[in-house]
Amino acid sequence: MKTRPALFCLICFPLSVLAQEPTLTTWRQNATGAKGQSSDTFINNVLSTILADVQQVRSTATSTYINATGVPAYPIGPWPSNPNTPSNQNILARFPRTPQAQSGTHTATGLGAIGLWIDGVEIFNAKDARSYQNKGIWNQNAVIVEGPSFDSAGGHPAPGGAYHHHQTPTGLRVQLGDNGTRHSPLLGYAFDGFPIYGPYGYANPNGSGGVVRMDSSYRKRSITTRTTLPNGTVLTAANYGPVVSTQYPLGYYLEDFEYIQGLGHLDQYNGRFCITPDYPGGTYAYFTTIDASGSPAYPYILGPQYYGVLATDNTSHSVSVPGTAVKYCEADISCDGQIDDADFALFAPMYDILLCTDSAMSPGCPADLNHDGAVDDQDFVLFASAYDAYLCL
Ligand SMILES: [Ca+2]
Ligand SMILES: [Ca+2]
Repeated sequence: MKTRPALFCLICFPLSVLAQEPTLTTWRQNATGAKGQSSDTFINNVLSTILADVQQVRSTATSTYINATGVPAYPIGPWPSNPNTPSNQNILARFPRTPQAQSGTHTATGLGAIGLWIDGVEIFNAKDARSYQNKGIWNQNAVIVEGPSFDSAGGHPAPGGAYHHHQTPTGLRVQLGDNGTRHSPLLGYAFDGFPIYGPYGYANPNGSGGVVRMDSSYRKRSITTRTTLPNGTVLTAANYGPVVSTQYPLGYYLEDFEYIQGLGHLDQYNGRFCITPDYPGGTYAYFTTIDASGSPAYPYILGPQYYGVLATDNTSHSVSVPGTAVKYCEADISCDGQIDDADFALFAPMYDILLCTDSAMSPGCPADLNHDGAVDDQDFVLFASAYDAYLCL
């Protein structure tokens, strides 16, 4: 039984504060029943049976829980020389709402997902799970070794059907218009709860200086033989890698790169503390780095370790949602669990502004319920339907 209050007192709640929490509002929830798609007929036949993007967002005071299929709404595939086909991954992930910096030893990113893009697609690190002579010393760079199998969206499916990216997610960035004309949008979250942006940020961490490409502070080492590690460790001959050659060019292994503090904008985790459009008070944020030609630049997404404290239930696949978790529905712009006149009061001015790229638009463009970059009649139809449902259950 639902009861709608006659008319909410619109000034009773600090709506502008509640309305801007990106850990809830940024996810691309599937409000339209959109399925996956591909230009390849075989792949499309598979994807067109799978709901795209994020299926559900729930939260407690400390965590946000995401259910997703792992399949995006933008077209993906084909993958040259990769025989795998994406499948519904039934992802359940948890992100701390108040992420913590790691004060002790930073946790290495491992194989498998290390975070999710805002459409629920999995983020992988730079490794491809193989190393020279299987010794785990010279680890293959997935972007170089597997790069030929990436689709134009920058991803490919793993043997278990998990479509994922080891580098900047081109398809998502095209979908969001992330082309350097403004600060990159928030593209995802790492499993330590810190946000991940596209390649473009403010020149200065305090938000000044205009928008520039964020440079990685890693570079290729100046080596022709692989007899030492980036930290200076001198290897025994049995642990040498292959000499640098056409077959094994510099960059083929992750150990071909070195971190030079202060070389670029970012630290060894590939992020920095800074102001972003979504976090006007500042946050630690990762950036998906590219070079001046637009090619992915090592370490691509996160560095070799997480900056913050890892929510380990993600990597141990043991996330469980407490019964107290509350569903977040996108039309509930005020984040209070119900869709009512207070939300319409937030929706209406965004409808008047129209474009999500407008500087006057609220951060995250939360009224763009179908995620097409504009707050228009299509969103109003979705909002009206949610308004009729009233409660976010
Ligand atoms: Ca509400
Ligand atoms: Ca829209």
